[in-house]
Amino acid sequence: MQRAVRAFDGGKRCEHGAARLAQMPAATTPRPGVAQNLRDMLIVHNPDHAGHAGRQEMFRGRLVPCHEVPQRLDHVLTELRERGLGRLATPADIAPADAAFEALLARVHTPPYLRFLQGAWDEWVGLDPAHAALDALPSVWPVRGLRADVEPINFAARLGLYSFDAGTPLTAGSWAAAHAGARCAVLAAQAVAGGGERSAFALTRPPGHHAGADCFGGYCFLNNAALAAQALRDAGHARVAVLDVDYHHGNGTQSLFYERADVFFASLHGDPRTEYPFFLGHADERGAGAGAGFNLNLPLPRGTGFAAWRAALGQALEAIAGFGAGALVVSLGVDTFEGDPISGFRLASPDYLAVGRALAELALPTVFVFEGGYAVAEVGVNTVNVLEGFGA
Ligand code: OKP
Ligand code: ZN
Repeated sequence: MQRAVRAFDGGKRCEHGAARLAQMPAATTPRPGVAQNLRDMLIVHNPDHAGHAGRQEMFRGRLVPCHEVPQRLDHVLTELRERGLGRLATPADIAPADAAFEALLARVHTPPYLRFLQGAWDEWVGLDPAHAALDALPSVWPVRGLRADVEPINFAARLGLYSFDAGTPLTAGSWAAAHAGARCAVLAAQAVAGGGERSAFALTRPPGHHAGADCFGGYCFLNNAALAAQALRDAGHARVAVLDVDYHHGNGTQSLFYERADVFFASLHGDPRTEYPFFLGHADERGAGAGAGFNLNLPLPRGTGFAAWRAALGQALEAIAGFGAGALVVSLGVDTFEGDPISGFRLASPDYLAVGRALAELALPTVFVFEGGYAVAEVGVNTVNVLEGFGA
């Protein structure tokens, strides 16, 4: 018996199915005058990211070019190289593929969802060889009153079952890119958890914070920040905080930890009444069950500038310190930038240095995970400003 409207559940709705939830070589020459810890920050970057290259996303009745493009990451790498910052490594430089990683992936995401994602492109092209030149985009969803507990056979139906918007194209290299990116996040977390690194940056795309246990959307497939947080927990950190500073609410990350007391989720974002992802991220979402009190949303109106944003950041940092976090994951989106084409805050490039300095005040082992930021030419400067401010 389906209820027409389900009770609010903190955003776990898209989890249909079982409810559940080194040492590196120096890649840059040390440069005098740069703080030691920043010059040496481990940057785990995704060599397979460019295989995920969506052509189009649905916007106002038209298919428009994707905002989430490979050049975003390339600009960050270029900026790091130009400033001589970071020890660059790929997952393969750090560790061979291992079963423990796959097991972690299957604890954060559901096995049916992972199976679907892994095989989706071949299924899509199997329907019609001409599909090889097209992205797969969902267009039908099991919303309120419809059944999500029976997995359809039809591909378009399964694409909808495992997604929540029509703006997230699945392409030939999406799975490989997302899978390698998830490894970047986990390896960055493990490097920090082991005590070898004070901080590390998982430089990857597609982003992750909108992805839930069994759904993709908002350009995200696998939740890199959640995987990093879980890896920190598994490595022995009893309390982990995830701070999401992307313009958009991290609905996926929130939903994954909503009923847990061991991972605190705090987010600053555009008010969901007007901003994507619309259906989660309100201030009254404080966590549920064992997780009651361990979720903090600080929605801010479109047009918010740095002073008000920084004040909200102070609130989030205070809550994280009060929680007693032993490690921090930062979902680092720089779509709060004044020039961002799809967002509405007004941070300027130098403000990101101050953001990094504020994060460093927590003095926690910190894993940065790259999320949004669509003013492509400025994404490198803004992102690396956060890292430089953090290390200064
Ligand atoms: C991903 B991340 C704009 C539509 C917005 C989705 C935005 C996803 C943002 N034409 N569609 O949080 O930066
Ligand atoms: Zn965003």
